Amino acid sequence: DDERMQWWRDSKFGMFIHWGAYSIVGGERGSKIAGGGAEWAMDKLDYTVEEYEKFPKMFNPVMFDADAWVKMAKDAGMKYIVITSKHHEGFCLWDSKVTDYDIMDISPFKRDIIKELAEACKKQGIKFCFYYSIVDWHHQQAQGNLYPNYNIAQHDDPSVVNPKFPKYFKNYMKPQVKELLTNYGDVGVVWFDGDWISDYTTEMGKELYDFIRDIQPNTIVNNRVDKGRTGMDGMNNKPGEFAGDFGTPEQEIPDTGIDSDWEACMTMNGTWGYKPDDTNWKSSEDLIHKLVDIVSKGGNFLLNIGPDGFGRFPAQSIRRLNAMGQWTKANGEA
Ligand code: JFZ
Repeated sequence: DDERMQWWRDSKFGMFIHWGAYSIVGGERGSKIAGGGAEWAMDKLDYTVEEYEKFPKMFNPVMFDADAWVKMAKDAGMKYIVITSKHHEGFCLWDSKVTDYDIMDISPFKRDIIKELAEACKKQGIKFCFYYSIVDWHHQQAQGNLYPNYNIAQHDDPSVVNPKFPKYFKNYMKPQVKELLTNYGDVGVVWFDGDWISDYTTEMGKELYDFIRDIQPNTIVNNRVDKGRTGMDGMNNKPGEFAGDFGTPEQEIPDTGIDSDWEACMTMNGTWGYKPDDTNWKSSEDLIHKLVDIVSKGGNFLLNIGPDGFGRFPAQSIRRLNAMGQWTKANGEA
């Protein structure tokens, strides 16, 4: 296992990319501006499933350039990239055969984004990884009989029972994860999220974990593959307890080192998905300080970019990546 984790432990610094149909929306609807993360636009701005479908239908990021994205990550000193293959909204950035709600079928773009990114990563020698949301606001079986109230089942309320969820797990989630692990070469990490949903169970998590390791034995899986693994509580430092391969504290850094593998994920401002209204950018100095702090405590730093609907990184993010690249070059590997 140590051998399997080694590249990841050595990496220290990676790029998170939150990109989807929400990157068109930018967290705005008429006079309303969503609070917090704009990747939740569908829910926060009260779109129905049908209304929201217009965004995947117009998703056409003509400025997307996988090689340029990967180069920006590399130049910043990052060693891996984790992209949202599918966030809570349900729209898939790869050519999925189990749905039409994907980049090849519903969008005019018709380029497999995951494929282009995976190939660019391979070419430039950086690890390709993907995020996958267990929560799915678009899939009928993920909401079951609560449809179209797609977000009710998303709260971990034991009184909300969704008898169809196991079908979604078996006939949709697993086949999709298999596609991503079969058609895109080596996958460094599968990064799950949305484990809090009522009908997801630890048993499902264990099944998924084994399923992944069967397909790609070297792939690493984050702790949110288990049920209810969020924040610092979710660190996998209790012996014998199932919690994937590493913990994922979010927007926080532990006070001291921890006796397990962990990765702090953070935004540069206050949103994961693209949101022009959020100008609350952390300074480059602050981000460099955070990188040093995290690495000195034995963790990895997964720093987020929220590209816009055209496929551009925000200029503010590019400037910060450049500054971090100058620093990592001057101070050796992170
Ligand atoms: C989740 C997502 O809902 C969010 O959109 C983003 O993708 C983020 C990386 O993950 O949000 C969370 C998950 C866990 C916690 C907080 C927000 N937590 O542990 O407190």
